[in-house]
Amino acid sequence: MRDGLALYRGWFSPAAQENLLRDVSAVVRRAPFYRPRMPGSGRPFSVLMTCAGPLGWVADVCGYRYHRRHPVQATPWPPIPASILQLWRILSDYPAPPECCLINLYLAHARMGLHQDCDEEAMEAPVLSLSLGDTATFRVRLEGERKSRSWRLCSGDVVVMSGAARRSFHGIDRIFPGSSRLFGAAGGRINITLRRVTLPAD
Ligand code: MD6
Ligand code: FE
Repeated sequence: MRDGLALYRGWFSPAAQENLLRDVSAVVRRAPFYRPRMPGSGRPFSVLMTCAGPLGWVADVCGYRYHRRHPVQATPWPPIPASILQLWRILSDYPAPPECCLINLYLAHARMGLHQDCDEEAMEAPVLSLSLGDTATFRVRLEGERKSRSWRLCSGDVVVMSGAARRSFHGIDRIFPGSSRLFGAAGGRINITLRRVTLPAD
């Protein structure tokens, strides 16, 4: 849309969303969702998380960091599914693959406070995110601006933050339980973010 912030509505068709959900379910069977905690206070997040890829993003009382193993079961993260790597190849315009595929699960009352994604060395690489399941209100404010904007993110939508927008503040105000049938009657929303963490060798 501007300054490197882009929204691709309906990037994934309903059939492609079903395929992605199957791939994500396979990751979750090997690396189950866990509940992260805020550094310092130890307050539990309202979202559940897991990861794929060589480096998972984890949060606990000690802080935020990238880590090679699942924090509960201590096993390496499963590989990033090919269907998700393909999205990075098409949209990232970056010469190296993503290292972290963070998978967030939002059930009815989950939300995510405004934050910047800034725990990566490779801040020149974009962050890609894709949404599955229930619709959510996504709030975003460019660094240095006073006003935030909000968008509805629906199942199959993709957001790219690159360039100046890579450091935008963003979060999820709320989800609309039952707005999608992708997960059946249970409802819920999954958001997947792809990031390059380390600087590529050359
Ligand atoms: C979410 N998304 O949509 C949370 N981060 O549930 C993010 O935190 C995010 O959508 C970086 C880039 C795009 C995003
Ligand atoms: Fe983020």
